[in-house]
Order: sequence, then structure tokens, then C-alpha cells
Amino acid sequence: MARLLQSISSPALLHQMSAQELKALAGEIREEIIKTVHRTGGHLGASLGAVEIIIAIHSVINSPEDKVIFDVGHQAYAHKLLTGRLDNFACLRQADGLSGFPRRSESPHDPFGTGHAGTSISAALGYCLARDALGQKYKVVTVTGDGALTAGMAFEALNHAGELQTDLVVVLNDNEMSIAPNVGGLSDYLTRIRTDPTYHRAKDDLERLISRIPAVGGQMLRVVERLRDTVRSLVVPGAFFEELGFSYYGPIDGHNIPLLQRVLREAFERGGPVLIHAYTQKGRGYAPAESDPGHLHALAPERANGVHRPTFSQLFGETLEQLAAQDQRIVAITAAMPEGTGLSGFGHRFPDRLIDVGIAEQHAVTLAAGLACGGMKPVVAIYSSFMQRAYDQIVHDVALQNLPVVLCLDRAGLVGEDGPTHHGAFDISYLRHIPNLVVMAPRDGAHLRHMLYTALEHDGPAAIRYGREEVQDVGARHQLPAKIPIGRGELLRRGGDIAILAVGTMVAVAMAAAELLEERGLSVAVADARFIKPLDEALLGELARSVRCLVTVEDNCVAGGFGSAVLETLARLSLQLPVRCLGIPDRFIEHGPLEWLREKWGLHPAAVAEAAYGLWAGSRQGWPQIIETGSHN
Ligand SMILES: Cc1ncc(C[n+]2csc(CCOP(=O)(O)OP(=O)(O)O)c2C)c(N)n1
Repeated sequence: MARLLQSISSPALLHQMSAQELKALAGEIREEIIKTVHRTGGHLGASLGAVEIIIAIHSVINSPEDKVIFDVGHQAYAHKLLTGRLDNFACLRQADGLSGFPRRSESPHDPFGTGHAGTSISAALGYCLARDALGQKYKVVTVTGDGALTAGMAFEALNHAGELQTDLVVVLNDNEMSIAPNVGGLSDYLTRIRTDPTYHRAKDDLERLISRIPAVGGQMLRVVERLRDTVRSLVVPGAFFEELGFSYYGPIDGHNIPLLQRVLREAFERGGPVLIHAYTQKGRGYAPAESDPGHLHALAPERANGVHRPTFSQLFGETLEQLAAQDQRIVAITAAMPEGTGLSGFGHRFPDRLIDVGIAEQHAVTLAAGLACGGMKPVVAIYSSFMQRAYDQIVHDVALQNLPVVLCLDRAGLVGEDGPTHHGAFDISYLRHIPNLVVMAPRDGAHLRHMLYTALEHDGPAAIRYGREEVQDVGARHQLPAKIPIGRGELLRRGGDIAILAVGTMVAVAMAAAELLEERGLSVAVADARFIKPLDEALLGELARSVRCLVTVEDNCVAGGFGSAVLETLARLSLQLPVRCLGIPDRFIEHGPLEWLREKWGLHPAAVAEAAYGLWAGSRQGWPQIIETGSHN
């Protein structure tokens, strides 16, 4: 059993270990990761592929004085195991347990918190500049995947680091995979470097040749220099990075610890920005993950088996496929997540109409704007938290020009074990103030289908947000969906004491809360707003006039969210009644099982019923009054 691993109380102990011991340690770490992740869920493939790189780094640096910064951070499990977190590793991603990503608050060995892709080189460069400004002397190294390198900001950082020439080592962990196989020209380039033997021969020959060119002066020297650069950029591996100002080392086997150690030492010795190109195998050491790395990129946590309904994502993909069969102009865009967003089936059926742009959410949205200008009907499916990246593109390129782009924000609301970097807590707030944009949220599968169709038929931009859960009512899946009148909500239940106005999957919570309130003798109206924007003012007015108090429920942050839209509208219409807005409080929500989080943060029927009852009881004692805002909101 994990004999060596248990003895690693500090990563500095790796400095003394032999090559054989480090290799054995890698085996133990893999066993621990496989065992734990099968229970807790998590990023299996990525973390197995990075074990040797992480061991090698810790064996030549002194963490936490030296900084190792992970891109995305989903591959950092070995780092957690080597930096004093073995005992807590069984609680990975569990409530109150270790985060699935590096967290500054979790360990001094995590110098930078991550979860979103493409940040490592910027953050590392920031550390380098701080170090230089303060006259300090520590090493900074990143572990950056080839997928992460498709993110625009990774390029921005490379560009900047190349100019600054400060000491920074970027370990490019190239497994040719993002979640799905990696895409793009740079990925092709990296593959050529890895696989084309002429590169390697040419590199040696060229270096020999260049060293033999005699020193000449004046004009001739400039000609020779130019020739050297041209020939070098044509045939030397990594010339692209060299041109940016990095020293390029590689490609090297990213599972060979002694080789990695040697190259890392050389890189630190050399100084300036250095990129080490290490090729690795995603899922290394676990046969099912090696043979299906895309599928085993991440595992879901063990759950009790039950009947599985389709998820919103699956139903979205299926419906889009159905609609695309009717309309040639429909194209789908994913930012490196065809499977997660439910678009794999669409891609198999319409390979030319699924565009994977890589981890490039900003580009995805502006690309869609261009496609719309050109007469296509683009549908961009991106997780809510990753769409944060593309806010300006939505405002400036899509909405300002009133273009018919459909934005599908998957994983809206709380997502569970992936935690605060992945919760879709803000999308209603960051979308609803954008002029021209229609914003909607389906309460069930049937509505998702209708909303997708409605959005595609709308001559302007529209966003649909939905969570990661399985859907309740899937509707008539084999029929074509129908159009919903834009801006029309739906009254689901009549009542005269309290009205609960909800959106998305919170409508079911509101309905269940109404049942609980009815048991307490109250008559409760429930309405599904369906549209966050434009809000159904007629429905809101009708509700406000017919009840004593109003509660809004959403799984977005309360600040600037759906409830805020309701309050603004009530104020504008001069409708006065006690209102309570329920949703995600003004704080970052931790990781943990989704249902547990919803219980904890009040997004469940009993909490909604309690809040509504309190508001109603208060309203009987006279109003206007200051309404207590509960513990969270
Ligand atoms: C901005 C952003 N978009 C999408 C994701 C989802 N995501 C997590 S890991 C990953 C692939 C990363 O590939 P790579 O950097 O090569 O690492 P690997 O998993 O192959 O080791 C993606 C797309 C993310 N974390 N951040």
C-alpha cells in the first residue's frame, strides 16, 4: 500500500529520492487517484497523465517558496497528494472536503486558484513581475495543457512573457487532447513536432550547419542572419515559441522523470522565458482511460442507480439536430465541449455544421455574430460560467448589432462538486441588462425544446439558460417544438395570499413550496416567468394586485438577477407590496453535491415555503415595513 506516498510529509523529500523510487511513487499516486476518483468523481484522465510532470517539478523546486501554477487545475491531484493532502484526499470534491482544483485557501502550495482554462501563464507572469519588483528570487513554473493553449488569453500571456524576458518556465503538457481531441492550427503544429522525424533530424543538421557559417561582416552578415532565421523557423521544432521570445525545449517524453528533471534544471539555469514541450498520454496507467480519454476526462461521482431521464444538455442536442434537419442554415458552435453540451450526436449527423473552436469562448461568440451576418443561424452552446469570458462579445458583437445568435448557457445555477469556478451563478445578472437580448429559462424539457425553436425563429439575439439536471417533462420529443410568445409567462396555480414567481428549474421548487404552504392554510399562486427579459409585466401586475406578498425564486445570484428585474418593474409600475427575492446569496458558493448545496443555500421547497410564510406573516402586521432578509440573502 501507498508506502512511499505516506512518507511524503513535504514535497522537498522528493529531492533525495532515486529515479526508481520516484517511479514507484508515480505508481502509488496513480493507484490513489484511480481509487478515489471512482468514488468521488473527478478529472481522472488529466490527472493520471500529469503525474510524472508533477513529481519531476516538485523534485527540482522548493514549494511553497517556488510556485507551481496549474492551468485549469483539474490535473493537479498528484500535486495535492504530494503537498500534505493525502489524508484528506478521500474527501476530494465532497462537502467540506478538498476542492477538485488548486485553492489558495486550501494550501500554501497552491499559489493560484484555478478552474477555468488559459489563466496559468498570465498568473505566473504576474508572480514573476512581483518577484522581480520586490527583489525576490523564487522559481515560477506552470503546467499548461495543449487544450488550455487554445485559449486566447494563453496566447496573450505568451506574447507578453516573450517580450518581458523574465525567468518563467512553462511546461506544456501535450496529450493532443482537450476534453475531446484538441483542435486548431497550433494543435496540428504541436503534433507535427511530436511525430515528424524530419524535424528532429533537421534540427541537429541545421544547428551543425549554422555553427559552421563563417563570421562575415556588414551586408553579408545581415543576409546570413536572415537566412538562419528563415531556415530555423521552417524546420526547427518550437520555432513558433522561439519567435515569441521563449527558449523551446523538446519535445520530450513527459512520463520520463529523470529526463524531465534534467530539462527542468536546465530551463531554470538558462533563465528567461522557457517552454518545455512534454508529450504525455491522457489517462496514463489506467487502461479504460487510455483507450477512451475523451470519455474518461472526468468521472461523475458514484450515485445510487435509478431511472435516468435525459439531461437538459441531451435534450438540447437532440432538438437542435431535429431542427437542423429542417433548416440548412443552423450551425452549432462549441468551445471544446461537444460532449458536455450535448452536441456529439449533432456532430455525428452534421459534421460540417458543428464547429469546435477550442477553449475560445470569446471567439465562439464573435464567430457566431459573423455567421449570423452571413445568413446562417448560429447556436452557441457554452457552460454558464465559461460564457463569462464572452461578455463583451455578447454586448459588442451580437446584441449591439441585434444579430440572430442563439446563446445556450448550459450548467446554469449551482453545479455541485466542481464548485465556485463552475457554478453558473451569474448569467441572469450579466445578460438581463443587455439591450436587444431575449433571456429565457425552461422549467422542463418541453419548454427547452420550445424555447430553442422560439430563439431560432426570433430575428434578434436570444439566450436560454438551463442547469445540469435531468429534465422532468421532456414533451413530445418526436414532434417539432412550437413557438412561445416572447415575453409571456405562465400562471400555473391560482391563489390569493402569496404569489411565487419563479424561473427555470426553480419553478418546480416553487410548486412544491406552494403545496407546503397550502398545508399551512395559505392560498398560493405560482407563476413561471419563462422570460427573464422581456418580463411579463401583465402577469406580474395581475399577481401583485391579487396577493398580499410576492416571492421570487431563481438559481442565479440575487444581486442583479431575476428578482431584481421584478423589483425594478414593480417600482416602475408603482405597484407596492412586500417582496422577497430568493436565490444565490452574495458570496461564492463552495463545492459539494448539488442537492446538499441547494439544501444549504435555501433553494429547496421547505426553505422557500418558510421564507414565503415569514413574509406573509410579517405583511399581516402592517406594511410598509423593513423586511428581514434572512441569514443568506
Ligand atoms: C474557460 C474554460 N472553458 C472550458 C473549460 C472546460 N475544460 C476543462 S478541462 C478542458 C480541457 C483542457 O485540455 P488540456 O489543457 O489539454 O488539459 P488535459 O485535460 O488534456 O490534460 C476543458 C475544455 C474550462 N475549464 N475553462
